[in-house]
Amino acid sequence: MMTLYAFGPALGLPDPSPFVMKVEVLLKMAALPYRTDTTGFRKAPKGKLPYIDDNGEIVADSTFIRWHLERKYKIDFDRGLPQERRATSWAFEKMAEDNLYWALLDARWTDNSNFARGPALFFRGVPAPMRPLVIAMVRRTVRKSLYAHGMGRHSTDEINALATRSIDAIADFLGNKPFFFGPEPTGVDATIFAFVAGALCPRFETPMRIAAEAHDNLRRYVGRMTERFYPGVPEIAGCKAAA
Ligand SMILES: N[C@@H](CCC(=O)N[C@@H](CS)C(=O)NCC(=O)O)C(=O)O
Repeated sequence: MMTLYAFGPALGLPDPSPFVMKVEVLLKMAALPYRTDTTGFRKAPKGKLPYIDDNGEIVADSTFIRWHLERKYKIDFDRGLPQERRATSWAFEKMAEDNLYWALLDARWTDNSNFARGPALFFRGVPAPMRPLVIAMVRRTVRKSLYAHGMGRHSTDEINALATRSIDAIADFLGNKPFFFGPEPTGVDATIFAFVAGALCPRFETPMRIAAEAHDNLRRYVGRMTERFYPGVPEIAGCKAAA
């Protein structure tokens, strides 16, 4: 059986990583059996989660995992979509993964009160005397990667403006449709759901969350995706009732 290396449920989300959530939803869409393993981070081939072990074949990165599933299991997550919509999917996915993600990371890791409510909890397993040191070291690494990406060079207001623009673009495109391209979910919904749920996560006080909450269609969408793909989970980002 396939193994998905994940962080595991946290912060009221199936996984704090939107990339892990994306892959989990893709696996559910494909109806492929899988198990999750939360002990794989140290062995991650690219130093990041998610990655999968598909009967000995290790595939890292959510996009390469998707392509692997499509190739090996002859799945087309964009079944029925014309080229133009496939192109739109790709553009929205990469906006979420390569821009919105960094604003999400900044909000969770650099703001002290959000950090205390969220990522700080990931360090509970570190012995107490060493914990502050380890936390400082990891937060420094996160700040460095934010700077290297470029997002970390902007002011907080600028980052929030970029994040809000992405959230608004998602909400405007979704409109009143049940899923991104109409009545049935396609591949892009795995990504968009994961990122919007992350933005709406009630654990954090962020302008990104305020921006997402201002769009009722996004809350309904997250509720609808939760009902479809996590029927056993009572709530994701408090949205199930909105569906
Ligand atoms: N491009 C990767 C991004 C994965 C990613 O950024 N994972 C983060 C968690 S959200 C991670 O594992 N970060 C750990 C680190 O950078 O040390 C994908 O699509 O899977």
